Amino acid sequence: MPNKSKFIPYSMNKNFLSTLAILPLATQAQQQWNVVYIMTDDHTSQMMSCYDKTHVSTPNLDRIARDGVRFVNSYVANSLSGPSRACMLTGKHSHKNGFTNNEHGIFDGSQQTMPKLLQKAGYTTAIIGKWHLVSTPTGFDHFEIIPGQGEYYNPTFITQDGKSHIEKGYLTNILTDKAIAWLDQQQKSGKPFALFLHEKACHRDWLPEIKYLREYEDVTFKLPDNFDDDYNGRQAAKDQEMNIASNTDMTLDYDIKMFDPAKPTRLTETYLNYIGRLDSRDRAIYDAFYDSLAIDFRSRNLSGRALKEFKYQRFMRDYAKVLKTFDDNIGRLLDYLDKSGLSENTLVVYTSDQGFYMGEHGWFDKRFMYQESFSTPLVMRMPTKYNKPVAKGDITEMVQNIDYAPTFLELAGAPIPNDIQGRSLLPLLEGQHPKDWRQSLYYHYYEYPAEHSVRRHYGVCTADGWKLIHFYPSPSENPTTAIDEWEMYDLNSDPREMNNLYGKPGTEKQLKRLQKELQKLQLQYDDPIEQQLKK
Ligand code: SGN
Ligand code: CA
Repeated sequence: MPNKSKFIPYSMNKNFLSTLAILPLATQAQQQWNVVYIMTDDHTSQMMSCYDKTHVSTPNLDRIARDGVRFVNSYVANSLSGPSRACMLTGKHSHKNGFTNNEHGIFDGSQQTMPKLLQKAGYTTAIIGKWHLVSTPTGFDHFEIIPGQGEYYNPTFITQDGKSHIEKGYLTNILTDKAIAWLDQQQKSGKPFALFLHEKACHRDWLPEIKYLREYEDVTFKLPDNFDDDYNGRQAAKDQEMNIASNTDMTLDYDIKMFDPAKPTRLTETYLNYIGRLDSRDRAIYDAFYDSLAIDFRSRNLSGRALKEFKYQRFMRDYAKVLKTFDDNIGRLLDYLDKSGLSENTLVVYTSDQGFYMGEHGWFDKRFMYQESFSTPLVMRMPTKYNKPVAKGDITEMVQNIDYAPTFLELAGAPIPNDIQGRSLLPLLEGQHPKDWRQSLYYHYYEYPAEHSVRRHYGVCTADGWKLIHFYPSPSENPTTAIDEWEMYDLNSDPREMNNLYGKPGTEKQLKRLQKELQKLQLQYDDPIEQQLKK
């Protein structure tokens, strides 16, 4: 086993003091456990059966929770891919790591990051898969990334020499092959390691593996109870452009594969480019499958509510297929870790870059601080030979993606720099419940104006289930269309966030408390937004 030779339990070590003098700093205190961090794109807990059995079964993902822990209050700091990745890598909120949105940024790779700190502590690090931070990855001994959002079919990879090449196959399967090959090398090297395996699944436009095209076709997915939300009292929710019902938001070809050569959409070209990557044999199978559905669809001439429901079922089916291949691959990876013995000294983490709407509020996509996209799945399995008791079952403390960096650093026995804003989850993983654990979380989303038109907003959510959100005007915005609105929710009585309590009589005390908490967090995290808005 790697790492084991470095582990000298104090009780067994007669020459304890003299050993201390010769051991490298990071190993004096503890063994350096490996980390396998797996992150999907846009996978949400409504589609993970250990969180929610309504729609699908994900037996392999559930295995991690069964053998380890499930975080039931897990959230992101900014519900969007690039920003979420930057928060994870730095342990800092977006305004501190500088990557606030996908569209106008380039991640400053010269800043302190957790992978760099792990390297300093003697770890070998690698990232395989989606990067999405524009600049070249730093802090990794090895990287093989996909450009931008990447492609599902016969995908392009960018390697460390700056060159790109195409590989044959379905991206999710290829990523697991690459991960296993890299892990194999690390095991032989005997050095501690951290692998960041970043999937494209289950990102739009949900192109399934060819062998799973027919999967879920006999399933009618349950409609969320707020599928027909009228957004009453919530201006930002009214203004968004992520409606399943809208054929410009969710297109008939790119999104739900009902391609009609006579009726191109704004995304037809992108769609044809993606499926154009298939080999001719697979393309024929793909076309035969979706063309017959599309012919039937056109013959039915659906409109209005019936069309909305049809689109929802198509979206759910394709998303579930993409997820199925991913869940299979998690099984393959876990089997490898078990068989190779790496499970003994490796922490396995599974999460997503944010949650997603599966028809709730009538939506797809994310961005909002509402529960479905603010929360993210998070399950972890500690090394089976961990040298202290470990937690099992549910962890209920509020955690956020800025906490991963300090967690991995503590697990590596590396110092956690003071400017890291997250808090190590290791005590929770060891079954402790620190009395001073945070009672609220801060959130800030910046990408507006942009695709899906979700207004900029920040907010606070408390452990006792209250939320306050401020949707504010963006700097460049025309004042006549800008909004400056507050929303307040009691998640205990209104878990779907349908009833905006802001300004309602009888809620003054709660509002005061939440405003105070929000101010406290903005001060603590040093977010300058309030001063900027006053200017
Ligand atoms: C793409 C998608 C959007 C999605 C963003 C961000 N459009 O732009 O639907 O919200 O990515 O997603 S698409 O036409 O290119 O599919 S993120 O997860 O990467 O942040
Ligand atoms: Ca994402």
